Amino acid sequence: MNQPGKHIFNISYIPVFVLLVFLILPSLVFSFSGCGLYYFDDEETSATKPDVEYMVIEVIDGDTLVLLNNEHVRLIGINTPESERYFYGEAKEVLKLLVLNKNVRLEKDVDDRDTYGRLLRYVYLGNLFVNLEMVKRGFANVFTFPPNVKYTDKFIEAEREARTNDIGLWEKSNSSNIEININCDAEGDDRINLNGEYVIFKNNNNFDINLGGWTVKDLSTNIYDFGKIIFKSGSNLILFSGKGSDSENKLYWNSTKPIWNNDHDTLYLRDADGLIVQLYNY
Ligand SMILES: [Ca+2]
Ligand SMILES: [Ca+2]
Ligand SMILES: [Ca+2]
Repeated sequence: MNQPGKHIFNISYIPVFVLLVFLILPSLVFSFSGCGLYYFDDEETSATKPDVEYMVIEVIDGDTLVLLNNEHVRLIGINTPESERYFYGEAKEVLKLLVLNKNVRLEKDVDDRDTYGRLLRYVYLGNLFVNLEMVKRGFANVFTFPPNVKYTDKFIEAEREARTNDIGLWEKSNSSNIEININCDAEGDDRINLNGEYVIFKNNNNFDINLGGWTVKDLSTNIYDFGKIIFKSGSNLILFSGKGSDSENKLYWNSTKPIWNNDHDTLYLRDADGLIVQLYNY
C-alpha cells in the first residue's frame, strides 16, 4: 500500500494541478466571459457584489452608513448637511429610519472608493432608491462626484420638486426679500485674486435683519457664517471670498481658495433657523 515510488509520483503532479486551478481556469473564465475588467473589479470590491444584500449596522450622517462587514459607504449623487448644521440631525434620522438594521443592495458608478476609503455607492432598499429618496424628501441636495453621474438627471428633478414644495431643506424664511448678485469670475486668475470674487446682497425687506446665525453656502461644501451684524433695510452688503477685515458693508470669507465656480454654481442663503432665504443659481 505504502509504496514509496507511488508517493513520489503523486507529489510531482501537485504543481501541475496548482497551475491548472489557479492560473488556467481563471484565465478561461476571463476570456470566455468577455468582461475581464469586470472580473478583476469584482475581486477588488469583494465587499460589495451586485445583487448581494448587506446589513446596515450604523448610520453616520444623512449620506454615510456602515455595513456589517465594516465597510463605510458614501451615498453618491447627493449631499446632506454636516454636523452642527441645520437639518443634519433630521437628515441622519431619515436615513436611519430608511436603512438601519436592514439589508440593502449597492450599485457602483465609475469610482469604487473616495479618498477616505469609503465605498461610493447607490443604495437600494428593495425597490426604493435610497439616494433619490433623500433628495425627494428634501433632506439632501444634488451633489455630483464626476465621473459618477449616472443618475444626476433624476436627482436634479427630485430636488426641483422638493424645492417647489418647500419641504425639508427647502422650507422658506420670512425674510426672503434679499437680492443677490455674484461676481464669480475674478479679474485674472481667481486663485490669486480671491477678493475679485464677491457677492452683493441687498436687503429689499422693509425691516432690518440681524444676520447672526445666517449662512451662505455654495453648491459644493463651502459655508460662510455671518456674525451678529445688522443688515439695514434698503442697504447693500458685499461678501468677498478672500482675506480682509470686516467693515460695515464689506465682509470677508477668508477662504484660501475660490468659492464661486466660473461656469456654474448655486448660492444658498439661510437664516438663523436654517430656512432658505434665497437660492441663487447661475
Ligand atoms: Ca478669472
Ligand atoms: Ca470664480
Ligand atoms: Ca463653488
